[in-house]
Amino acid sequence: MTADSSASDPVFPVPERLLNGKPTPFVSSFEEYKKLWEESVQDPTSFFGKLGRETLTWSKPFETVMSGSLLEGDVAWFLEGELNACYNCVDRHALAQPNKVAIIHEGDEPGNVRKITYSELLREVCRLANVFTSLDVRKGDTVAIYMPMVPETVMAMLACARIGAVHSVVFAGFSSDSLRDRINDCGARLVLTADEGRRGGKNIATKRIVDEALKGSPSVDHVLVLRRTGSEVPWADGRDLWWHDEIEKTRPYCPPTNVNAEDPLFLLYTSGSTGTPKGVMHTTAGYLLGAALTLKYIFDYHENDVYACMADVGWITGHTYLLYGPLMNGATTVVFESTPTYPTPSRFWDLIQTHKVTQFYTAPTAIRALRRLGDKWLEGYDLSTLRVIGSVGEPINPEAWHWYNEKVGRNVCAVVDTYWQTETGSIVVSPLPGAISTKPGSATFPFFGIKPAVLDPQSGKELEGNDVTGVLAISQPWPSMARTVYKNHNRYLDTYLKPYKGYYFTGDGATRDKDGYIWIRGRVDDVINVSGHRLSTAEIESALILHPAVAEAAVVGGNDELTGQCIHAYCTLKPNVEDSEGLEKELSLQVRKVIGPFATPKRIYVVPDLPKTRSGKIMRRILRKIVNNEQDQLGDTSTLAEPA
Ligand code: 6R9
Repeated sequence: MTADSSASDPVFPVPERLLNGKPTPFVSSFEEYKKLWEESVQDPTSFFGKLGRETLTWSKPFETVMSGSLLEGDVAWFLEGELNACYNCVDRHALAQPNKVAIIHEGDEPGNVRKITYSELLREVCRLANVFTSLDVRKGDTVAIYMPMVPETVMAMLACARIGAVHSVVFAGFSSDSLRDRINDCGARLVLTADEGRRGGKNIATKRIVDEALKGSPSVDHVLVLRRTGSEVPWADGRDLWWHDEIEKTRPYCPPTNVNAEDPLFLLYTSGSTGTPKGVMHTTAGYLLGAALTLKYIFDYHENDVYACMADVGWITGHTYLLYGPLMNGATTVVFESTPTYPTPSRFWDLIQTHKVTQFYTAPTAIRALRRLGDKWLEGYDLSTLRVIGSVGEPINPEAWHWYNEKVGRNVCAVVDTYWQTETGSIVVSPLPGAISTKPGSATFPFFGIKPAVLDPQSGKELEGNDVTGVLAISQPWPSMARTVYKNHNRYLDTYLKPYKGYYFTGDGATRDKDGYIWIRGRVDDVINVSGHRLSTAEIESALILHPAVAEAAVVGGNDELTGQCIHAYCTLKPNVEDSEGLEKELSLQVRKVIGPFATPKRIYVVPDLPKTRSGKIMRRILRKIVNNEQDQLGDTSTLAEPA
């Protein structure tokens, strides 16, 4: 848990530039926000019924706005309605403003820019949708996407939506083992990939990783391969098809398949406190409404803005704020293929200047890394187009917040620290740029429709009023909440709805301070957040014990200045195995292989024994204190089998 609120928290008022400049913010006072928010939680049916009709284009209107409850876990929105997500994101804008740029692709090499208009996007998506149909992908089928940050990845997601197929994007930093498990869990028959990825001047062997994964994935009939770098890649005749060959055969129009509001739009796997990742399922209408509204209000998106989210589409932030949110609003969205430091740490600032970006969204880990590299990398860049700058993925420490506000926002932009999760679908706690004064480190106030509750972790009692700390829950259903865990509804209930009856449980700790501001304190479960990537301790431990030398493993999160948290792993060895030079490196490679490079432990300790309770449970709490230099606060060690 990080960040501390106190009576002396500085409060940053809404910047003058937003209040007095053009365009005028959609919500421009706290009173106005408060009134809208109260309406939204007191009468969600009329509030979201109206917005649902205005924001989404329906092929068949809905009659019921919402049904079900958090108690029963059967929430559904806009029940009878039918629509198509791709039509909502592409067609209607292609018809109204065909030449507006939908996607700016900023390639790995600076200057390597591609712009795609809405009408071009529609044609490309239709072609691809026709390819999918020709490969016998039908409504309800799942398509796995393991691709680099290129416009074709966005097209692929939209093409799935166009024919009612369900996309399951796997972040291209995952290993072949992780990819295989995700493909097998969702039973995908089609996998999309590229010959290679390109990032930070290096080629990434994307197709080879897919080949490796598919050795253990019997469900897959075809792999559609995009040519990105042109390098030679291994080829399985019959199974592998070139993207460009297949596209050429198809016509550039494909009618959208209308689906029910509650039909699935996508699956996205995420880590929880237990071992295997969960396929979080989002449905169509509620998710799109959440994405569209949060993008509009939290980033104060206006026509002609250029919106840039730096997240990879493999994560939920890429889904909601690179693709669905911006395109629902008919915006121009940036797809960034490179890294913040390639070829120099000026890359973000160069991108903002070149494309005249108005809203910029990144993660605290990137902000901290760039801050550390020094202010000289910002010198001379014109960042004056920016109005709103956002942060997501983990708590932002006040130092990083101030740097972002001063150096990037030049003290005239709204800084939005946005709190949400894969499962919430869209942002749930965040400032509104024109309405809410901020406190560095606090995500401030709930978005429309979100009724947060701070609960006593033991009794589950709601802590009313201000100046309270506990676990964060949400007490009413909202449109974009995840509906289930793929093929495992019980796990959905057990993880989110059963811990505190009648509430959605976030897994995060939180404080509501004396002024009602919400401060997120970090996970209260066994989830480690490394640079905004969610990993479960159990997942890493399972990877380690796959190594023949390891008897037992315990993984805990340590504090890290750059990545927020980092992974510390303790391993005991099997009898007759000696600790050897190079073993730690081998174990580290083991984790990279099973999960992916971003899960590499910072430290691996080979130890003779692990602290355990007498009943044999590993006491991670103790290890956590040790890695964070808090040995003096080990707490109660009386249940330890061997306290020494
Ligand atoms: C969107 C995303 C969710 C977890 C969440 C929390 C942490 C995200 C945060 C934040 C503090 C913020 N988190 N945003 N903590 N302040 N602004 O990151 O989704 O990958 O599912 O992670 O990330 O711990 O529970 P996801």
